[in-house]
Amino acid sequence: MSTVLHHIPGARSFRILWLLQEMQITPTVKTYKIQDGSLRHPDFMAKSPAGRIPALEIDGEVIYESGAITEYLCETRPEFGLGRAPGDPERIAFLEMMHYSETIAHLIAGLNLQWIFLRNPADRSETVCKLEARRLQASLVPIEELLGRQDHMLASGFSAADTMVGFSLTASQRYVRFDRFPKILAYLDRMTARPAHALATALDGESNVFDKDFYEVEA
Ligand SMILES: N[C@@H](CCC(=O)N[C@@H](CS)C(=O)NCC(=O)O)C(=O)O
Repeated sequence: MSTVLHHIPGARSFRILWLLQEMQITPTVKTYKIQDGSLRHPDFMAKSPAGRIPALEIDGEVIYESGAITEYLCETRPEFGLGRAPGDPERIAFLEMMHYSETIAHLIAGLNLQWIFLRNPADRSETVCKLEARRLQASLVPIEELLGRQDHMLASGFSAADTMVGFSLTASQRYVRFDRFPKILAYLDRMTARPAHALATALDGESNVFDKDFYEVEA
């Protein structure tokens, strides 16, 4: 049974690419582009009803939502020890971090809309860009504090909470200057040093969305 990841380079589907590599599963990667309408094709909408990336075909199922895919993979492949089941002392911390990754990611999505996806750049609101970048920066403060106490999202070590949050932190670097977050920078160095992260990066592909490394309203 083949495993197929529906993917956009540099998008949330990287979470799944990375987690699959941690589990030594190499999927067939089907790449999409937001701007060309391919996410709205009925064949893709049948797999992901809001036309969102990622969707994963695995074990004869099709699953959408990166958090749901992550939990499914952890539950069905417990031998890798990357999830925390009900009753585990780290269960609550695991769930909090899994979902906090989307608190960060939805702020990034708002900034992506402003900077990348508006058809007419003149419609971009400098006020909203500044406000959302400040809110994104504020959402990183608890992660910086957490990494002052421990090396990973969970005190016990690497888990799928890292593949979820790690992606959000990497993507935040497009809109927030990280010089004020040295612990997050050191954490990202540790994450990118993982062999599975390097393998996932090799499969990820060039971004077909971003034309700059950093986006900021001037003055
Ligand atoms: N909560 C969903 C969010 C999925 C999502 O919004 N993905 C973005 C890419 S990172 C997407 O497909 N955007 C396409 C669009 O907005 O049309 C998840 O974690 O899977």
